[in-house]
Amino acid sequence: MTEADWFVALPKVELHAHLNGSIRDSTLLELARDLGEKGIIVFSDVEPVILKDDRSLLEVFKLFDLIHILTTDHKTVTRITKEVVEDFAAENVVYLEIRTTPKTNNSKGMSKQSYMEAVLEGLKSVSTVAVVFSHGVNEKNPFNSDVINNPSSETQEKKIFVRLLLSIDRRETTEAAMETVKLALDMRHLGVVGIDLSGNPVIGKWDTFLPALEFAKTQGLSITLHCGEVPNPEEIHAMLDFQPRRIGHACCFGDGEWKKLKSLNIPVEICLTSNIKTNTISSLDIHHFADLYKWKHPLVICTDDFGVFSTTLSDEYNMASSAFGLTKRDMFELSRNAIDFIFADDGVKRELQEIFASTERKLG
Ligand code: 6MZ
Repeated sequence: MTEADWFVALPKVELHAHLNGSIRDSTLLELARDLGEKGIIVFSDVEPVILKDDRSLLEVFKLFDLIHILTTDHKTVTRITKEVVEDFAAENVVYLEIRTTPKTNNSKGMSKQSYMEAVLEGLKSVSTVAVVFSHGVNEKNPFNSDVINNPSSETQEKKIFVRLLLSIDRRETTEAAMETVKLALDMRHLGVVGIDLSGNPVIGKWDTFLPALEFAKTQGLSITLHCGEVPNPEEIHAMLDFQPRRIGHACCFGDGEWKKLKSLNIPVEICLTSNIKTNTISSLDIHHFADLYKWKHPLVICTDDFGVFSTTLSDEYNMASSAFGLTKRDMFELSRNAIDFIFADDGVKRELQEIFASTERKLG
């Protein structure tokens, strides 16, 4: 088995993946070509933007505005959800939390709720793997009551657990953020387990989102925050004081922020390629992964936006192993430890532990 194959075979847990950042380039180009033919966009202007490799953090958000023009209708949301889950399953991701920002698009008759219904349709249409979703969804089939889709007969042995996080975009108002939280509460029985705060980190103020996040927390939703993608000590301290269950990135922390994070023991979602490509961190040898790992701080390796950054979770593990001198045994344990930080319940954690135990024997 080659090095790369070993990292694909390693069972993995993905906890930081944005739906619209995880679209295949080929799908984006196809959607852009379609809109070009309809005269809605000029394909030759858009093609180089989609194919560009390195982008600053601010350019990434311009790309998301373009992606949202291409994807925000129900049929496309369903299609990309299906493809994203199938792509993660193909590289042995056994538990996936997908996060996405519910969107309103009046011209398409889309509400935040109908957007999320389109996401659920996507999960149901996955055909290459059994999507283990939420207990009681499929009451007609009590023997397989938590599989939401109908995988083809050759693939039904393979399974992926999927849970959903609803993202609040930093451009949103307090009311819009609250609407997202209420939608998440209504959809709890459909596998929604938490809330994420994301979007352009130089836009929006923490106080705008705090009421909705506090409400979510009191209602028992789990919260993860994009924290410290740009230097903003005041906001970072306020976010840590809120005590989310996880944070993403933690790139621009100073000594005081590290001290607080470590004393609170809040797990960090680490996205290496994303941080390097957006130049949020200038090179892997100074990446905070090394220090957090050394201190045994809880952390989990994630992709962020595998389409936008042309990576895979297997590549991220492989890269971390070579950049930080970690053995395969270390990487197996790192992957297994991620189970502790998932937002799904203990029953799922136990099933994941079993999957890791049985693969451990095979992988050696
Ligand atoms: C902050 C990010 C992000 O929600 O439309 N998003 N927010 N930092 C990042 N690091 C590069 N990557 C993605 O997926 C796309 C949205 O996710 C957030 C942005 O709000 C982006 O518009 P959804 O599925």
